[in-house]
This record gives sequence, C-alpha cells and structure tokens, in this order.
Amino acid sequence: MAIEIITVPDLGGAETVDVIELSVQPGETVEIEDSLLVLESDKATMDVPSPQSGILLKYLVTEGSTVQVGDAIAEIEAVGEQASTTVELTESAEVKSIQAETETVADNIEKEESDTLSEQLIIVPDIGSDDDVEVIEVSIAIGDQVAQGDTLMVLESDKATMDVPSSHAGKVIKILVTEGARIRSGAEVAIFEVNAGVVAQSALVAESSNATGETVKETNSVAEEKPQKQQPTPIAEGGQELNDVYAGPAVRLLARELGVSLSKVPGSGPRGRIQKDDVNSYVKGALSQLDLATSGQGIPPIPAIDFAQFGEIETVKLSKIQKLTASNMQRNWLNVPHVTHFDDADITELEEFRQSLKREGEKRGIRVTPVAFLIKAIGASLQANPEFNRSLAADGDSYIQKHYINVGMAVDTPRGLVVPVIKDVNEKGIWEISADIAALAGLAREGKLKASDMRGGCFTLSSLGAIGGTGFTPIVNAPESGILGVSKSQMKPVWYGHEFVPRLLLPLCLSYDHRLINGADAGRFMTHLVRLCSDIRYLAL
Ligand code: CAO
Repeated sequence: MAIEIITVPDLGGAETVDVIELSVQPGETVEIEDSLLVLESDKATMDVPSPQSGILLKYLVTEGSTVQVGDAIAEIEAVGEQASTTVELTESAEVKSIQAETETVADNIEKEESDTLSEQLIIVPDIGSDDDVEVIEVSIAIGDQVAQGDTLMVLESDKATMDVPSSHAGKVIKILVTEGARIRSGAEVAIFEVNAGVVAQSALVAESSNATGETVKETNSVAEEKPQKQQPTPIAEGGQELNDVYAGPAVRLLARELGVSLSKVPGSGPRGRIQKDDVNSYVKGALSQLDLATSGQGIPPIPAIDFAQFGEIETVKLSKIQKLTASNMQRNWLNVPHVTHFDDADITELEEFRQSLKREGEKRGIRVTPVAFLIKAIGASLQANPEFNRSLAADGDSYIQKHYINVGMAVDTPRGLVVPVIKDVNEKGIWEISADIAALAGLAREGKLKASDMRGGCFTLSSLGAIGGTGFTPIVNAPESGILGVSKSQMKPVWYGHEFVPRLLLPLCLSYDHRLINGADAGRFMTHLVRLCSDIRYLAL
C-alpha cells in the first residue's frame, strides 16, 4: 500500500493562496483529475486535481488555511496509475487562446458616434474554440440596464466556465439565448438599446480549466482603456436585486443539478464565494420551507406578522408537549374528515349514585367523578358498536378491528395536553377505573408518564366538565376513529309529557372519522352511550 503525499502544485505566479474548499470526504475514492480542493489567490480560483487515483486518507490543511507551492495538502492511499504529467496550475493554453482571440474581436468592434438611441446586437465573442458550449446562466433580463462589462451570461464547456461580459452599455430589449442552449462564438445573445457615442469594448472573463482540471480566472480587456468588470446587478422579474454570482465550476454544476439559482444563494466563502455547503444549506432551507408550506396539503402558510407594531409583546418557546400537540392536532385535523354528533345524557340518577359512593370512596381513598362512569360507558359502547373500535390502515385499503378496549383520557397539565390510556376498561369496575384516572392524571401532571402509559388507545375521552362549556368539537386522536367531548352537566327542565322536570343533563359531543364511520353508526353509538349514562344499570349487563 503506497501512501502519496499530495502537494500544492505550481501556482502560476501566486505566492500564497487560501484553501477555500476541501472537495472530498476523507475515506472517499478519488480518480486522477478529481478535484481535491479549491485554492484562491487574489486573481484566480484553482481546483487542485488529484494526480493519483486512490483513497483520500486525510487532508493536511483545513479550509481557510494559507498555503504555498510545495506544501503538503493531502494523503492518498494510491491505487492504480499516477497522472503522467505533473500537475501545474498555470494559465491554460485555452485561456491564452481565449485572450488572444478576444483581443482580435475587440479590435474589430466598431465605435459608435451617434448621440441617438439605437439597437445593438450583442454577440458571443470568440471563445477560443469552435465547439458548442452550454449556456448555464442567463444573467440579464428584459428591461435591465446593463453596464459595459456586466456579465451577460455564463457559458460552460467540458473544461471551462466563462462569464461573458457585455461589450456595450444599454437596456436589454430582447434576449436571444436561453439557459441550457448550446452556442458558439458569434452567436446572437441579445439586443440592447444603446446610447451612441459609446466606445465599444469587449472583454472576456474566463474561469477555465486546463486538461488537468486546473482553473484559472483571467480578465482580458481589449480596448485602449481597460474596462472595469462591473459587479452585475441584474434585476429580477419582480424588480428585486440579485447578487453577483461568485462560484466555481463544481458549485455551478451542483447548483444546476439541484435546480438552484445561484443568484439566490448567499456565499459564505472568502469574498462571498459560494461553496458547495452554501448550495446544500440553501436546498435544505428551501425544502423545510416547502414542508411548512405543504404540511397543510397545499394550504398556504399563515403569514408571519410582526405583532410588535401593535403593542408590547414577548415571544415564548413552546414546550416539547405543546409542539407535539400542535403537530398532531394539525395532522389529525387535516387527515381526518370530522363530523361531530351532539346529545345530552340525563345523569340525574348517575349523579345521585355517585354522591352515594362518597363515603365509601373516602374509606378507599378513591374519588369517583363522572369521568369514571363515562369511561366505563365508552368501553361498553365500543363493545356494542365495534366500528368505533377500528383504525383505518395507513394505506387506506383496510381497517384494523381491535378486540381490546383501551380508552385514552385527555389530561390538562402545566406542560400541555397529554393522553394516558386506561387499559381494558371493559374488564374493570368503577372503583378500579377511578383509581386509574387518579393515578394517571397524577403522573401526567407530575410529568412522570411513561411512553407505555400513553400507547394503545382505541378511543379518547376529553372531559372539560369540571371547567365548563355547553359543547365543543374535539379533534379525533388518529388513528383512533372517535373521541368524546364532555362538557359541564347542568340542571335543566325536561318535558316529561305532562310537566317539566328538573334533570341533570350532561352534554356529549362525539367527533368521528367519517372515512370509517357513518353518521348512522355514530347515532347508534351515541344513543347507546346516552342510555348507559342515563341508566347505569345497563352498565352491569
Ligand atoms: N360536569 C360537571 N362537573 C364535572 C364534570 C362534568 N361533566 N366532570 C367532572 N366534574 C366535576 C367532578 O365531579 C369534580 O367535582 P367533585 O369533586 O365535586 O365531584 C370536579 O369536576 C373536578 O374534577 P377533576 O377534573 O378533578 O377530575 P375529573 O375526573 O372530572 O377529570 C381529568 C379528570 C384528568 C379528565 C381532568 O382533570 C382534566 O384534565 N380535564 C381536561 C381535559 C382536557 O384538557 N380536554 C381538552 C383536550 S383537547 O383540547
């Protein structure tokens, strides 16, 4: 096993350069000419290609470090052949050719003397090759005021990425190229409305790779006075200013593969250079925005509002439970077509019976509330109406019929809403259920529930009876198919056929998943439940 130390090759004149990108992960395999890292001097950005195929063992430099010719930069476990030529980061032959040709083009550009506005056809200068190259970016939009030297578009060949700067200042009135098109020297790029009297100049900025993959960046001016390469300030359709795009070929390629417009990616590298990580972070951010936007199945997100403009505010972080509740509620509300069925149960006798249990309850140390009867009655109703004890399978092709009866109970705690589950309620009596309610509600409020205490529910009870209200529409705790909301019992006059009689009525609100349960099923379930609550003798049957 041969370990090769890779060193900084000839920098083509630069004394020191910054390492701005480590392009390979240690442990990854590299082929000859794969870019190992990107260096940057004041004038040029250079990919350092691997002279050796093998496994990159480690880097001997870090991003941000400064290196010079001969410095060791990486260790490679050599596999296969070594590059036959020495890697040198000199100006490539192609770039030189581009420079020479560009000068010729510029010499031929005519000078306009007129003071009137005229149309000017903008063409691709000689790019030093007869091959078609791809337009990877059109940097101008119709209506843009372009300064001489502004980037019109970016071309990419197998070996080079080239900014094509504008030979004229003017207003873009027509664009004749599209991204993805393949063009060559002399191709028509755009039509500008130009102010006459401008000395036309042309420049070509090439960020080019030679045969060994090295990249150099050169600006070649061709007129008597060297035109400054302006920072492009293209105006997007919405009138929004875009940033100059400063990125190497590898990053441009990645951006194109991911469909990212580099003008939207903030660069974190030296002088704002866009790095691969910047593109990845941009994509991650965009995806999470998309998740937010589509978590409502295409429903547009609620806009962010600065409430401080209306008065004093404070921002408080949600607890874990609150966040989970929010996400579960939204998920359930959006997934489950809800219907809520209302009825009142006459619990006059139930309440008398419950009061009669108080003394014994004190002896046992158990407090019996209406909730215990409701949970028992729900269990019996689930047994009698098994369609409420089903869950729709995730694929929507089947349902799961449960043969156990566990009832979840919403508990209001300082940290948020939790739903412990009372297991096998149909096998338990009122004392046992009451003890379970007290124990689980206590654990919930102390934040001591175990995950297993909150799993396996078939149906949920949400009792707001101790708090008040005449009715509400609870959200189904999917994949359960029903939830019973209970409001505060009240004495009300009930017509007994010949007189009004004061009765204690308990408002019940049954929400259900209409994909699995029909209205008639819900009516039967509710009627059964109301009968059990109104005459608890039926609970014994
Ligand atoms: N009508 C009138 N009074 C009622 C009642 C009702 N429907 N339900 C309970 N009460 C009474 C009880 O009888 C008790 O009074 P007594 O001590 O005089 O008998 C009193 O209200 C207090 O009850 P409690 O809240 O201590 O106990 P509980 O068994 O009624 O409820 C629990 C337990 C855990 C369900 C409840 O404490 C709780 O947290 N409820 C909130 C549930 C919730 O947040 N739901 C919304 C979820 S979705 O948004």
